[in-house]
Amino acid sequence: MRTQVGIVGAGPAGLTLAHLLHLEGIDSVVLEDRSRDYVEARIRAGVLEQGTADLLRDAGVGERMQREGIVHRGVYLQFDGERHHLAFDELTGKSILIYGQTEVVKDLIEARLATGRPLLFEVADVSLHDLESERPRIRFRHEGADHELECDVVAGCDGFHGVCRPSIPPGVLREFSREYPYGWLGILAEAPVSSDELVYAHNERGFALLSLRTPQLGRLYIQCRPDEDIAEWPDERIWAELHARLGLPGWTLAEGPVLEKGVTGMRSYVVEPMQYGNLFLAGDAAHIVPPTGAKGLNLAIRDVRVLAEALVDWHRTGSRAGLDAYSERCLRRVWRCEHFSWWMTSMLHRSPDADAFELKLQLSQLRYVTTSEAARRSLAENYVGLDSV
Ligand code: RFL
Ligand code: PHB
Repeated sequence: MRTQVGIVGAGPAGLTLAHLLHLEGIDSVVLEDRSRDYVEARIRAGVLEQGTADLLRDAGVGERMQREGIVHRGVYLQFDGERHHLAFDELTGKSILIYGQTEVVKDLIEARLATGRPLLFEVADVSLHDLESERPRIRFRHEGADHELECDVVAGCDGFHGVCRPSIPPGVLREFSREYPYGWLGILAEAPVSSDELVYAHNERGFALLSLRTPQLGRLYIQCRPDEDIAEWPDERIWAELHARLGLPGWTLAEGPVLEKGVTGMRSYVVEPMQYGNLFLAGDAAHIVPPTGAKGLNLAIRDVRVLAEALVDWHRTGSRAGLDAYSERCLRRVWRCEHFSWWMTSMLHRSPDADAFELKLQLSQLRYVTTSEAARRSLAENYVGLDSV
C-alpha cells in the first residue's frame, strides 16, 4: 500500500487533516486502533472557538454544526457568592460555539467515508519505520492480516497515549510538563440546562463548571482528587456537591438522570519540536492542556490546519519551507494556550495544600478580571482564540 500522507489516529486532528488534504487533492490513509462506535461515543470537549467552527464550515463539514450548535456570547465567572458575566462578543467581536466533540467526530467520519478513501478502524500493532528517510513506512495489522503502508510523510495524530511520539529516538524531543494535584469528575445529565451560558465557579470546596451539550443535556464537572474513585460518588453525592459549589440565592441547578460519569486527570505537557524527519505530530500527541481553558480540541485543529497548508505548498511548489516551519508556527499558539489554560486552572481550583494567602490571591485576581476592562478583554481574547499567535 502506498499513500502521500499516512495519518495515525482518527480523533479530531487526524480526521480534520484527512479532510483538508482531500479537498486539495492530496491522498491519505487514516489508521485508528479503536472501533468507530467507540470513537464516536467518547465524550470530551464541548466548546469550539469561532475560528474552529469557521474552519469546519469552510471545509464543508459544518452543516449539522451550524444547525445544532449553540452560539454563546460569553461565560460567567462565579466567586465569593456572586456570578459575573464576561461578554466575549462585546469585548472581542467573537463568540464560541457549543457543539460536542463527539458530534464533530461523527461529522468528520461521515465526510471521510463519503470520499471513499481509506479510514481503517480497529487496526493493531501500529509501528513507524524509516522516519528520517523520504519513504517512511507504517506497519499494522488489520482484519487478521499484516500490512505495510509507504508514505511521503506520517502525521502523528494519535493522542497523548499513542505510538507516534514514542517512536522518535531518545534525545530528540524536549518535554515540558506539569501535573496538577486534582482532576475533574464529569457527568452528562439529562437535565434542562439552568444557565444560558457556561458557569466557571471558584469555591472553597473546589472548582465546579456548568456546561452543556444541548438545552436538555447538561455537562457538569467538579474538581476532585486525580485518583478519585468514581465508585464513591453515587449520583446524589455528585448533585449535592454541584449544588454546594454552583448554588446561589435565587438560582437553583436543575437535576436529572445521570447518563455518564468519569474522572479525568489534569496535566500540561508540550514536546519540542513537533517534528522528527518526515513524522509530524499534531494535537494531543504533541501537547496537552488542562481543560479549564477549553483549548485542547481547538489547538488540535489549528495544528492540522498549519500542517495541511504546509503539505499543500510542498505538493504544489516542491518547497519544504512550510514543513520546516511547522513546529515553530504551531508552538507559538501552543504555548499561548498552555499559559492561558494553566492560568485559568490556577485561578479557579483549590490546591489540597492551599493556604489563606493563595485563596486571597485567587479572589483578588477574579475580582480584577471581572472589574477591569483590560483584564476582562485579556481573558476573553484568549478564550475565544487569538489570531495573532
Ligand atoms: P484524540 O482525540 O485523543 O485522538 C487520537 C486518536 O488516536 C487513536 N490512537 C491510535 N490510533 C492508531 N494507532 C494507535 N497506536 C493509536 N493510539 C491512539 C485514539 O483512539 C484516538 O481516536 O486526539 P486529537 O485528535 O489530538 O484531539 C485532541 C482532543 O481530543 C482533546 O484535546 C480535547 O478533547 C481536550 N478537551 C477539550 N478541548 C477543547 O478544545 N474544548 C473543551 O471544552 C475540552 N474539554 C477536553 C475537554 C478533554 C477532556 N478529557 C477527557 C481529557 C474535557 C475533557 C473532560
Ligand atoms: C465541556 O463542555 O465539556 C467543557 C466546557 C468548558 C471547558 C471544559 C469542558 O473549559
